[in-house]
Amino acid sequence: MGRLIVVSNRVATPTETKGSAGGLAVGVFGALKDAGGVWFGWSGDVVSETVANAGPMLVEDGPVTFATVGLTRKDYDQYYRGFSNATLWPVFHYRNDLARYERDEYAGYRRVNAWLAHKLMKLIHPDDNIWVHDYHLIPFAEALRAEGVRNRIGFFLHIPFPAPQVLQTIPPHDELVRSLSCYDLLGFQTSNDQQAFHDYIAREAHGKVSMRAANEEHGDVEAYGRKLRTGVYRIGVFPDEIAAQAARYESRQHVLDLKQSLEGRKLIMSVDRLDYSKGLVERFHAFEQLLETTPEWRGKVTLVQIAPPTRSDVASYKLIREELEREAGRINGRYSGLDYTPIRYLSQQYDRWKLMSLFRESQVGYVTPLHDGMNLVAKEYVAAQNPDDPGVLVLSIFAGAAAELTGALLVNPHDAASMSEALERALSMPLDERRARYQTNMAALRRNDLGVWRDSFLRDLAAVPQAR
Ligand code: ADQ
Repeated sequence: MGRLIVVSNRVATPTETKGSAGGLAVGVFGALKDAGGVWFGWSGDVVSETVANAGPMLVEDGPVTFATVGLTRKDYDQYYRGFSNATLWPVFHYRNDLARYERDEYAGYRRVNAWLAHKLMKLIHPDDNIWVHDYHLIPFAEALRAEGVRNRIGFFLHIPFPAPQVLQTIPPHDELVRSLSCYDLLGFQTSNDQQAFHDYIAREAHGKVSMRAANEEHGDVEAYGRKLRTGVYRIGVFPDEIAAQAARYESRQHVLDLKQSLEGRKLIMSVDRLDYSKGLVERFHAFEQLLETTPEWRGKVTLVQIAPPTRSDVASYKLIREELEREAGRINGRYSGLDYTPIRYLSQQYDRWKLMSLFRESQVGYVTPLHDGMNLVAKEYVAAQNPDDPGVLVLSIFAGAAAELTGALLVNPHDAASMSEALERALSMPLDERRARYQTNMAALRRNDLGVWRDSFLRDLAAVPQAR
């Protein structure tokens, strides 16, 4: 069996794959350890042209090689900050209003993909399988093919795939989909995303799409003179590991401090990267509505929002941060008392296990993105609960996770009144119903954990005939 090569915009450090840094890093590293191979991508550093061209830097860890390159300032600006995060990210999250298109940034995006592919070339063996991750790397397979690579190459999109009419707002949309068709297997988070891709193929690219009868979530596509497969692979977590860690951290000082500071008030927890797709402002407004319409809850419930800034050199991220700070201040100004602050908005990064123990302490997990590929926070919230006294998940219908977590209270994040009713219902829910909902959700998490996601994608990739 061949080795595995994982390609992603950022590469976890060897330490991150062992600690608490993130489920995904641990999950992908597990597959790399089993098959042996290479994890290749950007180091996260902006460097001089000489240093960039000298890479990749190789770090060996048992059977796995971590191979990273730095990016020059121009490459970072055009490929990462520009086309990836100021064009693709907003449009794929249906925020065309926040997207901009600059022809030179798109050229930079393709140039960096080609350069990265060239850098990887000497590390590839003929029978390796290559697994590329996410929207930064759409043209990566095309670039490898241009270098003569005939290995199997799969791609997993972590974010939503937009409906054709939305995708068409990006001027080179046809080139992007043409590039995607150079992969052998395309994986999506939900069947909606897969459907949107198929719609584009059928209507805009005049290609052919057929679903396998035995499994409706696997498609065969013929387009742009190529054949490829598509599938739905719902990313998950390792729920029992999270449960164990959350319980272990329960009596640590940070949890005791939080409990003491709440003085018996109920706790609603929200954790996100600070991003306009996560629906933070809408969430604050619905919480405000709860305090407005149900005065009994004033002074009795606290919302803790943890949201460290990300991509803060992209203009739209500065704006969302300012808006959020303003709204938290306004709502707190309205409803605070001498010993009560309704919203605690914390913009620092927290250790993952610490977060899980805070989830366990709370009565409500409040996860309401406007659009989200999956949303692992929702899954982590469920997994971290105490089975004897679980909290309730209030979840947006626009998170990929909503299709699986049917025990959550599902809400439309654009409807503040119904979100505030869902909060009220969650805060008052009897223990029997909370337990039943928790069990439904936990069963879904165990059925489809991170290992299932990873193994089913890699199994399907290995089944693709090579060099088609
Ligand atoms: P993200 O947009 O980053 O990921 P999400 O899935 O919610 O969104 O979180 C990924 C990880 O980051 C989780 O393990 C979470 O605990 C951690 N995280 C989030 N906020 C944090 C915080 N404030 N402090 C510390 N850790 C935090 C993208 C897509 C998602 C998709 C994932 C995985 O946007 O839709 O679920 O990839 O495919």
